[in-house]
Amino acid sequence: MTFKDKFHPGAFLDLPDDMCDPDDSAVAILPVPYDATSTWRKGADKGPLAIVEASSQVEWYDVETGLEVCRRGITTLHPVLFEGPPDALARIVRSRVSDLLAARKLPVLLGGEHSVSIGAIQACAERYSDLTTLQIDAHGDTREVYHDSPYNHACVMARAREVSKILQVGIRAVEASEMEKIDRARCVFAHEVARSRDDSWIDRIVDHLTPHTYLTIDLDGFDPSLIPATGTPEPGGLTWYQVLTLIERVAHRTTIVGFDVVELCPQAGEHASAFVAAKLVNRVLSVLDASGRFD
Ligand SMILES: [Mn+2]
Repeated sequence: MTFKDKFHPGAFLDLPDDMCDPDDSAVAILPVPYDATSTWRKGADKGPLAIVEASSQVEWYDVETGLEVCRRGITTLHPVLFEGPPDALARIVRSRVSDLLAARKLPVLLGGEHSVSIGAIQACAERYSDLTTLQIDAHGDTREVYHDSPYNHACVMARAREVSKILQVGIRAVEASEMEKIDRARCVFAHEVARSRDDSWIDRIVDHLTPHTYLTIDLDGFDPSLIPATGTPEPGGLTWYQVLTLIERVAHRTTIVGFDVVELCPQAGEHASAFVAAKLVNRVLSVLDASGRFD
């Protein structure tokens, strides 16, 4: 089988034909195996396939919601196969995501490095003028330009800020110049989550939401004890339940119009990270289903 064939319509969750019809599915998984601007450890281009392969072992049934969200239809699309510069990638992704939004499907991008989110955020902002981009990440990603490109993975939230409001959670690695520009009211640092005795940090986020939200999940936002396979495994990250509780609260407050899971960098012999990422996608979809998103 070729790289492309592995992303057949039923690839995510290993679904039978009647649950992954490209026309009838409520959810469209868009793999974007792109890794051109990462600076240290390469391999995020292997992320989408690892997530899709691991998803065959994820139970359809979601214990917390009691739902099988795949019954809404989840189709896995042909991947975006592109190795050129990130500004051109953003245009391609923007076009693909615009088409999905027009077809009333929920776009779910699997990265790839974080620059794959830029086109998706732009497409959602074009359709929803009141968009907030909610970022879960160890890094601020608010540099205006990095390595000569404004579309570098380190610039994702600077580009998001141009077309939407932004909210940041889990941040614990920024440079001093970035720190000066971070909007403290719209950013919850990882140490604030860790030292919080309650969910008041979630209140801070939810209070700022607008009616439509795009969710971008850089897997390094989680603690590396849960997901070690990222390019930059920063210690002190979020737990599974912290992230899912946040997403539940967000899903009940606003309409999540799309989301992505990026920066999985598979390591030989380590399978937990890809499985956690695949389970995360199914959990977020289940939470959205429980919130009435697909009714
Ligand atoms: Mn990151």
